[in-house]
Amino acid sequence: MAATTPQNAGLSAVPSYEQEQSQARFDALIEQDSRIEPRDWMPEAYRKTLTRQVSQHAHSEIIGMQPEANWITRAPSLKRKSILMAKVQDEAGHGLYLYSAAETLGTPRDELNDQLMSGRAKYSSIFNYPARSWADMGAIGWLVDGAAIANQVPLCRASYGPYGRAMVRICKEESFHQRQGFEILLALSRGTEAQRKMAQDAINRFYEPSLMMFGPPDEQSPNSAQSMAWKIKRFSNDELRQRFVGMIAEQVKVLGMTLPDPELRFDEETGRWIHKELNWDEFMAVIKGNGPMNSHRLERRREAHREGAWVREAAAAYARKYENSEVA
Ligand code: FAQ
Repeated sequence: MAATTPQNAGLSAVPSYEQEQSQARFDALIEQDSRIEPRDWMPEAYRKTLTRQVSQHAHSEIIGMQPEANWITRAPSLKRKSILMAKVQDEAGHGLYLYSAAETLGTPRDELNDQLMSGRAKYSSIFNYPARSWADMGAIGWLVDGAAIANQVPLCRASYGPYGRAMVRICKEESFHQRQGFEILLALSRGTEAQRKMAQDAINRFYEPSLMMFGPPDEQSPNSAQSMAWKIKRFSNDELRQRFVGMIAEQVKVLGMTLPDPELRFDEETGRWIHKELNWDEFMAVIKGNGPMNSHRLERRREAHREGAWVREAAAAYARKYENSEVA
Protein backbone atom coordinates (compact mmCIF):
# COMPACT_ATOMS: atom_id res chain seq x y z
CA MET A 1 0.00 0.00 0.00
CA ALA A 2 1.34 3.46 -0.89
CA ALA A 3 2.41 5.64 2.03
CA THR A 4 0.25 8.65 2.82
CA THR A 5 2.00 11.85 1.71
CA PRO A 6 0.82 15.45 1.87
CA GLN A 7 0.01 15.08 -1.86
CA ASN A 8 -2.26 12.03 -1.62
CA ALA A 9 -3.70 12.62 1.88
CA GLY A 10 -7.50 12.50 1.77
CA LEU A 11 -7.57 10.85 -1.67
CA SER A 12 -9.29 7.75 -0.27
CA ALA A 13 -12.27 9.95 0.63
CA VAL A 14 -12.77 10.77 -3.06
CA PRO A 15 -15.13 8.17 -4.54
CA SER A 16 -13.73 6.10 -7.40
CA TYR A 17 -15.49 5.91 -10.76
CA GLU A 18 -16.88 2.47 -9.78
CA GLN A 19 -18.21 3.82 -6.48
CA GLU A 20 -19.90 6.70 -8.24
CA GLN A 21 -21.50 4.28 -10.69
CA SER A 22 -22.71 2.06 -7.83
CA GLN A 23 -24.14 5.03 -5.95
CA ALA A 24 -25.89 6.25 -9.11
CA ARG A 25 -27.42 2.80 -9.70
CA PHE A 26 -28.58 2.63 -6.07
CA ASP A 27 -30.10 6.14 -6.26
CA ALA A 28 -31.89 5.22 -9.50
CA LEU A 29 -33.39 2.07 -7.97
CA ILE A 30 -34.67 4.07 -5.00
CA GLU A 31 -35.99 6.78 -7.29
CA GLN A 32 -37.87 4.25 -9.45
CA ASP A 33 -39.39 2.58 -6.38
CA SER A 34 -37.52 -0.61 -7.28
CA ARG A 35 -35.99 -2.91 -4.74
CA ILE A 36 -32.48 -3.22 -3.38
CA GLU A 37 -31.49 -6.87 -3.08
CA PRO A 38 -28.80 -8.42 -0.84
CA ARG A 39 -26.15 -8.69 -3.59
CA ASP A 40 -26.66 -5.12 -4.79
CA TRP A 41 -24.23 -2.43 -3.78
CA MET A 42 -25.67 -0.20 -1.05
CA PRO A 43 -24.26 2.68 1.00
CA GLU A 44 -22.89 1.52 4.34
CA ALA A 45 -25.26 3.87 6.18
CA TYR A 46 -28.26 2.26 4.41
CA ARG A 47 -27.03 -1.20 5.43
CA LYS A 48 -26.49 -0.02 9.01
CA THR A 49 -29.87 1.63 9.45
CA LEU A 50 -31.68 -1.36 7.96
CA THR A 51 -29.77 -3.78 10.16
CA ARG A 52 -30.74 -1.63 13.14
CA GLN A 53 -34.42 -1.39 12.26
CA VAL A 54 -34.93 -4.96 11.05
CA SER A 55 -33.07 -6.52 14.00
CA GLN A 56 -34.91 -4.31 16.52
CA HIS A 57 -38.11 -5.40 14.86
CA ALA A 58 -37.07 -9.07 15.11
CA HIS A 59 -36.17 -8.65 18.80
CA SER A 60 -39.58 -7.04 19.40
CA GLU A 61 -41.36 -10.05 17.95
CA ILE A 62 -39.37 -12.44 20.15
CA ILE A 63 -39.62 -10.43 23.38
CA GLY A 64 -43.24 -9.67 22.48
CA MET A 65 -44.10 -13.34 22.89
CA GLN A 66 -43.63 -13.10 26.65
CA PRO A 67 -46.62 -11.05 27.90
CA GLU A 68 -49.06 -13.28 26.02
CA ALA A 69 -47.24 -16.58 26.56
CA ASN A 70 -47.65 -15.96 30.30
CA TRP A 71 -51.42 -16.16 29.83
CA ILE A 72 -51.66 -19.36 27.80
CA THR A 73 -52.17 -21.56 30.87
CA ARG A 74 -54.76 -19.13 32.25
CA ALA A 75 -56.84 -18.67 29.08
CA PRO A 76 -60.52 -19.11 30.02
CA SER A 77 -61.35 -21.94 27.58
CA LEU A 78 -59.70 -24.56 25.39
CA LYS A 79 -60.61 -22.53 22.31
CA ARG A 80 -59.06 -19.33 23.71
CA LYS A 81 -55.99 -21.30 24.76
CA SER A 82 -55.39 -22.75 21.30
CA ILE A 83 -55.93 -19.39 19.60
CA LEU A 84 -53.49 -17.67 21.95
CA MET A 85 -50.93 -20.42 21.52
CA ALA A 86 -51.16 -20.09 17.72
CA LYS A 87 -50.73 -16.31 17.99
CA VAL A 88 -47.63 -16.58 20.16
CA GLN A 89 -46.16 -19.11 17.69
CA ASP A 90 -46.88 -16.69 14.84
CA GLU A 91 -44.83 -14.02 16.65
CA ALA A 92 -41.91 -16.46 16.90
CA GLY A 93 -42.23 -17.04 13.15
CA HIS A 94 -42.16 -13.28 12.51
CA GLY A 95 -38.98 -13.01 14.56
CA LEU A 96 -37.39 -15.74 12.46
CA TYR A 97 -38.30 -14.20 9.07
CA LEU A 98 -36.96 -10.87 10.30
CA TYR A 99 -33.69 -12.30 11.63
CA SER A 100 -33.25 -13.99 8.23
CA ALA A 101 -33.88 -10.67 6.48
CA ALA A 102 -31.40 -8.93 8.83
CA GLU A 103 -28.77 -11.61 8.19
CA THR A 104 -28.86 -10.92 4.44
CA LEU A 105 -27.34 -7.53 5.34
CA GLY A 106 -24.25 -9.26 6.68
CA THR A 107 -24.59 -9.52 10.48
CA PRO A 108 -24.82 -13.13 11.72
CA ARG A 109 -27.76 -14.14 13.87
CA ASP A 110 -25.60 -15.01 16.88
CA GLU A 111 -24.31 -11.47 16.94
CA LEU A 112 -27.82 -10.01 16.70
CA ASN A 113 -28.91 -12.31 19.49
CA ASP A 114 -25.97 -11.23 21.66
CA GLN A 115 -26.89 -7.60 21.13
CA LEU A 116 -30.38 -8.33 22.45
CA MET A 117 -29.36 -10.46 25.40
CA SER A 118 -26.63 -8.09 26.53
CA GLY A 119 -29.14 -5.21 26.55
CA ARG A 120 -27.28 -3.32 23.77
CA ALA A 121 -30.13 -3.60 21.25
CA LYS A 122 -33.51 -1.95 21.53
CA TYR A 123 -36.85 -3.67 21.10
CA SER A 124 -40.32 -2.16 21.16
CA SER A 125 -41.14 -0.13 24.28
CA ILE A 126 -44.60 -1.70 24.51
CA PHE A 127 -43.32 -5.07 25.71
CA ASN A 128 -41.91 -3.54 28.89
CA TYR A 129 -45.37 -3.16 30.38
CA PRO A 130 -46.96 -6.00 32.34
CA ALA A 131 -49.98 -8.02 31.18
CA ARG A 132 -52.09 -8.10 34.34
CA SER A 133 -55.43 -9.60 33.36
CA TRP A 134 -57.11 -11.74 30.71
CA ALA A 135 -58.53 -8.53 29.21
CA ASP A 136 -54.94 -7.48 28.51
CA MET A 137 -54.84 -10.25 25.88
CA GLY A 138 -57.68 -8.42 24.18
CA ALA A 139 -56.03 -5.00 24.54
CA ILE A 140 -52.69 -6.32 23.26
CA GLY A 141 -54.34 -7.90 20.21
CA TRP A 142 -56.53 -4.92 19.44
CA LEU A 143 -54.19 -2.02 20.30
CA VAL A 144 -50.65 -3.44 20.10
CA ASP A 145 -51.17 -5.58 17.00
CA GLY A 146 -53.35 -2.79 15.62
CA ALA A 147 -50.51 -0.28 16.01
CA ALA A 148 -48.10 -2.85 14.60
CA ILE A 149 -50.26 -3.22 11.45
CA ALA A 150 -50.64 0.53 10.99
CA ASN A 151 -46.86 0.87 11.18
CA GLN A 152 -46.03 -2.24 9.15
CA VAL A 153 -48.39 -2.18 6.16
CA PRO A 154 -46.32 0.64 4.59
CA LEU A 155 -43.16 -1.37 5.36
CA CYS A 156 -44.38 -3.99 2.84
CA ARG A 157 -43.15 -1.42 0.28
CA ALA A 158 -39.80 -0.89 2.01
CA SER A 159 -37.00 -0.47 -0.51
CA TYR A 160 -35.02 -3.45 0.79
CA GLY A 161 -36.45 -6.59 -0.86
CA PRO A 162 -36.08 -9.20 1.91
CA TYR A 163 -37.60 -6.85 4.51
CA GLY A 164 -40.57 -5.81 2.36
CA ARG A 165 -41.34 -9.42 1.41
CA ALA A 166 -41.15 -10.62 5.03
CA MET A 167 -43.57 -7.85 5.99
CA VAL A 168 -46.25 -9.04 3.56
CA ARG A 169 -46.74 -12.32 5.36
CA ILE A 170 -46.32 -10.75 8.80
CA CYS A 171 -49.05 -8.20 8.11
CA LYS A 172 -51.51 -10.89 7.04
CA GLU A 173 -50.98 -12.69 10.33
CA GLU A 174 -51.10 -9.48 12.37
CA SER A 175 -54.55 -8.72 10.93
CA PHE A 176 -55.83 -11.98 12.33
CA HIS A 177 -54.18 -11.14 15.67
CA GLN A 178 -55.88 -7.79 15.84
CA ARG A 179 -59.28 -9.31 15.17
CA GLN A 180 -58.82 -11.96 17.84
CA GLY A 181 -57.90 -9.23 20.37
CA PHE A 182 -60.91 -7.16 19.42
CA GLU A 183 -63.12 -10.21 19.72
CA ILE A 184 -61.84 -10.94 23.26
CA LEU A 185 -62.73 -7.38 24.28
CA LEU A 186 -66.09 -7.59 22.53
CA ALA A 187 -66.98 -10.76 24.48
CA LEU A 188 -65.94 -9.09 27.75
CA SER A 189 -67.84 -5.90 26.89
CA ARG A 190 -71.02 -7.99 26.56
CA GLY A 191 -70.33 -9.85 29.80
CA THR A 192 -70.79 -9.05 33.47
CA GLU A 193 -70.07 -5.70 35.09
CA ALA A 194 -66.76 -7.08 36.39
CA GLN A 195 -65.77 -8.21 32.88
CA ARG A 196 -66.63 -4.80 31.41
CA LYS A 197 -64.52 -3.13 34.09
CA MET A 198 -61.62 -5.47 33.37
CA ALA A 199 -61.83 -4.66 29.63
CA GLN A 200 -61.94 -0.90 30.27
CA ASP A 201 -59.01 -1.10 32.67
CA ALA A 202 -56.92 -2.95 30.05
CA ILE A 203 -57.76 -0.34 27.39
CA ASN A 204 -56.86 2.44 29.82
CA ARG A 205 -53.43 0.95 30.53
CA PHE A 206 -52.50 0.06 26.93
CA TYR A 207 -53.80 3.18 25.15
CA GLU A 208 -50.87 5.52 25.72
CA PRO A 209 -48.07 2.93 25.42
CA SER A 210 -49.58 1.73 22.11
CA LEU A 211 -49.51 5.29 20.72
CA MET A 212 -45.86 5.53 21.74
CA MET A 213 -45.01 2.43 19.68
CA PHE A 214 -44.80 4.69 16.60
CA GLY A 215 -41.71 6.36 18.05
CA PRO A 216 -40.98 9.91 19.19
CA PRO A 217 -42.66 12.98 17.64
CA ASP A 218 -41.30 13.78 14.16
CA GLU A 219 -39.19 16.71 15.32
CA GLN A 220 -37.44 14.41 17.82
CA SER A 221 -36.99 11.45 15.46
CA PRO A 222 -33.35 11.47 14.32
CA ASN A 223 -33.71 8.60 11.83
CA SER A 224 -36.98 9.42 10.06
CA ALA A 225 -35.86 11.89 7.39
CA GLN A 226 -33.08 9.67 6.03
CA SER A 227 -35.16 6.48 6.31
CA MET A 228 -37.96 8.15 4.37
CA ALA A 229 -35.53 9.41 1.71
CA TRP A 230 -34.31 5.82 1.32
CA LYS A 231 -37.95 4.63 1.20
CA ILE A 232 -37.50 2.31 4.14
CA LYS A 233 -40.13 4.25 6.08
CA ARG A 234 -42.96 5.59 3.93
CA PHE A 235 -44.70 7.76 6.53
CA SER A 236 -43.48 9.68 9.54
CA ASN A 237 -44.04 8.55 13.13
CA ASP A 238 -46.69 11.22 13.75
CA GLU A 239 -48.54 10.54 10.49
CA LEU A 240 -48.92 6.87 11.36
CA ARG A 241 -49.81 7.60 14.99
CA GLN A 242 -52.65 9.91 14.13
CA ARG A 243 -53.95 7.50 11.47
CA PHE A 244 -54.02 4.74 14.11
CA VAL A 245 -55.72 6.88 16.75
CA GLY A 246 -58.45 7.76 14.27
CA MET A 247 -59.03 4.09 13.56
CA ILE A 248 -59.35 3.06 17.22
CA ALA A 249 -61.48 6.11 18.04
CA GLU A 250 -64.16 4.58 15.79
CA GLN A 251 -63.64 0.95 16.77
CA VAL A 252 -63.93 1.66 20.51
CA LYS A 253 -67.53 2.72 19.95
CA VAL A 254 -68.41 -0.79 18.74
CA LEU A 255 -67.05 -2.09 22.04
CA GLY A 256 -69.15 0.40 23.99
CA MET A 257 -65.96 1.39 25.82
CA THR A 258 -63.96 4.62 25.92
CA LEU A 259 -60.40 5.71 25.23
CA PRO A 260 -58.72 7.44 28.20
CA ASP A 261 -58.20 10.64 26.23
CA PRO A 262 -60.54 13.58 26.83
CA GLU A 263 -58.70 15.61 24.18
CA LEU A 264 -59.25 13.12 21.36
CA ARG A 265 -61.11 14.66 18.42
CA PHE A 266 -60.99 15.01 14.65
CA ASP A 267 -59.95 18.47 13.58
CA GLU A 268 -61.96 19.31 10.45
CA GLU A 269 -59.69 22.22 9.56
CA THR A 270 -56.46 20.25 9.35
CA GLY A 271 -58.06 16.88 8.62
CA ARG A 272 -56.04 15.41 11.48
CA TRP A 273 -56.82 13.63 14.71
CA ILE A 274 -55.77 15.43 17.84
CA HIS A 275 -54.84 13.41 20.92
CA LYS A 276 -53.47 14.19 24.34
CA GLU A 277 -49.78 14.93 24.95
CA LEU A 278 -48.00 11.63 25.51
CA ASN A 279 -45.56 11.06 28.34
CA TRP A 280 -42.28 11.13 26.40
CA ASP A 281 -40.18 11.10 29.58
CA GLU A 282 -41.69 7.75 30.40
CA PHE A 283 -41.01 6.56 26.83
CA MET A 284 -37.34 7.58 27.06
CA ALA A 285 -36.99 5.81 30.41
CA VAL A 286 -38.53 2.63 28.93
CA ILE A 287 -36.30 2.58 25.84
CA LYS A 288 -33.23 3.15 28.03
CA GLY A 289 -34.06 -0.03 29.92
CA ASN A 290 -35.91 1.42 32.92
CA GLY A 291 -39.51 0.42 32.16
CA PRO A 292 -41.56 -1.69 34.55
CA MET A 293 -40.65 -5.01 32.91
CA ASN A 294 -37.33 -4.45 31.04
CA SER A 295 -35.05 -6.46 33.31
CA HIS A 296 -37.61 -9.23 33.72
CA ARG A 297 -38.10 -9.56 29.94
CA LEU A 298 -34.36 -9.72 29.25
CA GLU A 299 -33.70 -12.17 32.08
CA ARG A 300 -36.47 -14.44 30.78
CA ARG A 301 -34.99 -14.23 27.26
CA ARG A 302 -31.52 -15.23 28.53
CA GLU A 303 -33.02 -18.08 30.52
CA ALA A 304 -34.91 -19.38 27.46
CA HIS A 305 -31.69 -19.17 25.44
CA ARG A 306 -29.78 -21.18 28.07
CA GLU A 307 -32.57 -23.75 28.27
CA GLY A 308 -32.57 -24.06 24.47
CA ALA A 309 -28.84 -24.86 24.23
CA TRP A 310 -29.49 -28.59 23.80
CA VAL A 311 -31.89 -27.94 20.92
CA ARG A 312 -29.29 -25.84 19.09
CA GLU A 313 -26.62 -28.50 19.71
CA ALA A 314 -28.91 -31.28 18.45
CA ALA A 315 -29.86 -29.28 15.34
CA ALA A 316 -26.19 -28.55 14.58
CA ALA A 317 -25.25 -32.25 15.06
CA TYR A 318 -28.09 -33.28 12.74
CA ALA A 319 -27.00 -30.77 10.10
CA ARG A 320 -23.37 -32.02 10.35
CA LYS A 321 -24.51 -35.61 9.94
CA TYR A 322 -26.33 -34.80 6.71
CA GLU A 323 -23.53 -32.58 5.46
CA ASN A 324 -21.18 -35.59 5.71
CA SER A 325 -23.54 -38.23 4.37
CA GLU A 326 -24.05 -39.15 0.72
CA VAL A 327 -27.78 -38.45 0.97
CA ALA A 328 -27.11 -34.81 1.57
N1 FAQ B 1 -39.63 1.27 21.19
O1 FAQ B 1 -35.62 8.10 14.92
P1 FAQ B 1 -36.69 7.20 15.43
C1 FAQ B 1 -44.51 -6.17 17.08
C2 FAQ B 1 -36.06 4.27 19.13
S1 FAQ B 1 -44.63 -4.53 16.65
C3 FAQ B 1 -38.30 1.23 21.34
O2 FAQ B 1 -38.08 7.60 15.17
P2 FAQ B 1 -36.88 4.92 13.65
C4 FAQ B 1 -45.70 -7.06 16.80
C5 FAQ B 1 -35.46 4.06 17.75
O3 FAQ B 1 -35.07 2.71 17.59
C6 FAQ B 1 -43.25 -3.68 17.39
N2 FAQ B 1 -37.45 2.08 20.71
O4 FAQ B 1 -36.37 5.70 14.94
C7 FAQ B 1 -46.14 -7.83 17.98
C8 FAQ B 1 -34.32 5.04 17.76
O5 FAQ B 1 -33.23 4.51 18.53
P3 FAQ B 1 -31.85 4.03 17.81
C9 FAQ B 1 -42.03 -3.64 16.55
C10 FAQ B 1 -38.02 2.98 19.87
O6 FAQ B 1 -36.19 3.62 13.61
C11 FAQ B 1 -47.38 -7.57 18.55
C12 FAQ B 1 -34.86 6.19 18.61
O7 FAQ B 1 -35.92 5.66 19.38
N3 FAQ B 1 -42.24 -2.98 15.30
O8 FAQ B 1 -43.50 -6.50 17.57
C13 FAQ B 1 -39.40 3.05 19.66
O9 FAQ B 1 -36.81 5.78 12.44
C14 FAQ B 1 -47.83 -8.28 19.66
C15 FAQ B 1 -35.34 7.35 17.76
O10 FAQ B 1 -36.52 7.00 17.00
C16 FAQ B 1 -41.21 -2.46 14.60
O11 FAQ B 1 -40.07 -2.54 14.99
C17 FAQ B 1 -40.22 2.16 20.36
N4 FAQ B 1 -41.56 2.16 20.24
O12 FAQ B 1 -38.44 4.70 13.94
C18 FAQ B 1 -45.37 -8.85 18.54
C19 FAQ B 1 -41.57 -1.85 13.27
N5 FAQ B 1 -39.64 4.05 18.79
O13 FAQ B 1 -32.18 2.78 17.05
C20 FAQ B 1 -45.82 -9.57 19.67
C21 FAQ B 1 -40.36 -1.46 12.46
C22 FAQ B 1 -38.45 4.58 18.48
O14 FAQ B 1 -31.43 5.12 16.88
C23 FAQ B 1 -47.07 -9.28 20.22
N6 FAQ B 1 -39.70 -0.30 13.01
N7 FAQ B 1 -37.48 3.96 19.15
O15 FAQ B 1 -30.91 3.78 18.95
C24 FAQ B 1 -40.04 0.98 12.71
O16 FAQ B 1 -40.98 1.24 11.96
C25 FAQ B 1 -39.20 2.07 13.29
O17 FAQ B 1 -37.97 1.52 13.71
C26 FAQ B 1 -39.86 2.83 14.48
C27 FAQ B 1 -38.87 3.87 14.99
C28 FAQ B 1 -41.12 3.54 13.99
C29 FAQ B 1 -40.23 1.88 15.62
